[in-house]
Amino acid sequence: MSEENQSRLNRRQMLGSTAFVAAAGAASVGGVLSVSGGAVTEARAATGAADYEVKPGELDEYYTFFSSGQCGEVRVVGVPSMRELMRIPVFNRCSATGWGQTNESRKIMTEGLLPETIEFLADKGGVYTNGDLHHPHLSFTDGTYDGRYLYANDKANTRVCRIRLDVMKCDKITELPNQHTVHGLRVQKYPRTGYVFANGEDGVPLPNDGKILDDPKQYHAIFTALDGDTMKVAWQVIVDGNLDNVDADYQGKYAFATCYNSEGGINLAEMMASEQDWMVIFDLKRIEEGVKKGDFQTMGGVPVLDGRKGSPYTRYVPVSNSPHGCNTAPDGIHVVVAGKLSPTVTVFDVRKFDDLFADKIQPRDTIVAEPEIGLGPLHTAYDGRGNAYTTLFIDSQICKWNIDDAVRAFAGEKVDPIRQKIDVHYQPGHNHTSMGQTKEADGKWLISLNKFSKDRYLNVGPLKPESDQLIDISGDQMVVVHDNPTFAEPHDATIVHASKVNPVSLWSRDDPFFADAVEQAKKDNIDLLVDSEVIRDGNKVRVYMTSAAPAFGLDSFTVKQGEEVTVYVTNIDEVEDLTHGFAIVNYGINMEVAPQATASVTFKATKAGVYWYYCSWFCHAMHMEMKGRMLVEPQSV
Ligand code: CUK
Ligand code: CUA
Repeated sequence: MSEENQSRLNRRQMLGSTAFVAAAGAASVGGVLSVSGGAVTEARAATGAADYEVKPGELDEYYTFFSSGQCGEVRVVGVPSMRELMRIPVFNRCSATGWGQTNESRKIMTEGLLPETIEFLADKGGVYTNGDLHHPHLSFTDGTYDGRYLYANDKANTRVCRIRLDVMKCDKITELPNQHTVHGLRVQKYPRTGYVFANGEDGVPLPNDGKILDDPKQYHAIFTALDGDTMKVAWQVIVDGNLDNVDADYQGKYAFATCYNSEGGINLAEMMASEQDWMVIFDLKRIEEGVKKGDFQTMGGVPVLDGRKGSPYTRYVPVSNSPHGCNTAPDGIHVVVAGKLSPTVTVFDVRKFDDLFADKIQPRDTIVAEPEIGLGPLHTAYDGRGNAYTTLFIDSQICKWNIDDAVRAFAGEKVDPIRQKIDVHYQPGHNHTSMGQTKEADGKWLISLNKFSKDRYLNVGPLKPESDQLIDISGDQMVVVHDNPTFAEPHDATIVHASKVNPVSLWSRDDPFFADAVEQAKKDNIDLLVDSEVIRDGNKVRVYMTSAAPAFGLDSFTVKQGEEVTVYVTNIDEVEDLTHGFAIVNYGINMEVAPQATASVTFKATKAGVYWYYCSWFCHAMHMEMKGRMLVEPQSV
């Protein structure tokens, strides 16, 4: 047996005994528990009755926005039940909603693309159909969530998206010029968002046009700040090394990012070569002044400042080899950078950054603690009570440690900052606490996003799901209370109190999401809520129809082979949850039309014949009958 397997086995044996001790300990206090009661009993015993069960008909206390990695979407999950509530397609193509196919979604997917990408995609359907969404983060006002937007990155195709939380749809996607990959993404917390910070993980030549190829010394990684209101790039900064994860302070002055490739290496050995990499700190005020002064080059249409070593805009603080996560504590003071290759985390005090930029102190003087917590630290979450929770990828554990004790230990006092380690199953990446990335961290729940699930669920073949675990952190001891599998591959999540998000149930007819359709209808003299009509315009045909359960406004429509057809469907039902769909059989078309929305799709009627269209979202007892025919007249008879 390998050493790794042996230690894993030991940990599992240990878990058994830890759980037993927890349950037995509580039983002696409360005197009402049975050890055989399993996880529920243990949870309540150890924590004083945090109830994770959400009974039928009850609502969750939190929304959790999960990324989905290479699926390219965002998933909305209730906590503590861990029930999946919704999927929001973003960088992917969604068969259920028509995302990537409707005119409304394609506009969002294409309008923020760079000219060279539009050209590249011209013979590939016009849109990217994949994305790799890692980091979903909500907009802030004054250090906490304001319920307006959620932003996320696309590592695969260097884009940043925004989701409107009132309708839970993506409304903007911006491709970043100059940058190659977007990995870390976080937002300005104060006074508001403000900036959306996006880390360029990989370096490439600038411009990346093929003139420079195998000359890594001329590759550059780029840090981007977008304006969260317009989703336009505000400015970019060229850095030394690369950029992994990012966070911002609670004062609105600094953003900071980890770098695991200070070497500028192009393979594993080179990237791991140095004993130290760094965290780079960006001075937002100085950068804004630099932009104002014109201290930049314009590249790809945006201002690019030089933030390499020695620049006034950045400071580089050496940390142990290959750091990963970068998380600001809700105390507004501490920032924890996780060691990954080092068993330590590095704790910064943001109050020292002013002196660092004024050159009054050395970079390492901003570090106030460096506790050794276990193998493979990746990301850190907080409970708002002074404790930090760091995932240990290699140890398959979460380590709970106290920030103040770590600071005291670093100053030479004899204290052990570690409070508890708990096994998770297996190999955790990110972890997240309820409201833990805001000043309103409430210390109730922790979710561990585990990369491996192995024996945890029924085997589904070589491709296994990921494994999320819900951990009760309301008491002194962490207790795992729930597991569930998730499909590829949530990296990150944000747990938001339900009171912060207020989605609508019906679309507003003046919503910008389908404003183009409304405008076109006006030109065609169509009242979308009333009229069902076919408008001919050269070789273009616009088919307008209402949908009201259980009938479309048109039983059939006729077009000629080869014509470009746009079908506009307006759901005139003013009833919550009464969604219709519109699918055309053998034409590869389907879209969702939620109550009071208009959705449209454009295609070429290249096949002659009879094609039934039908409502694809079950809406009524007579839903099966909600259909009609598209008659395509052959071109030459
Ligand atoms: S990264 Cu995935 S485990 Cu993309 Cu936030 Cu750390
Ligand atoms: Cu309308 Cu089903």
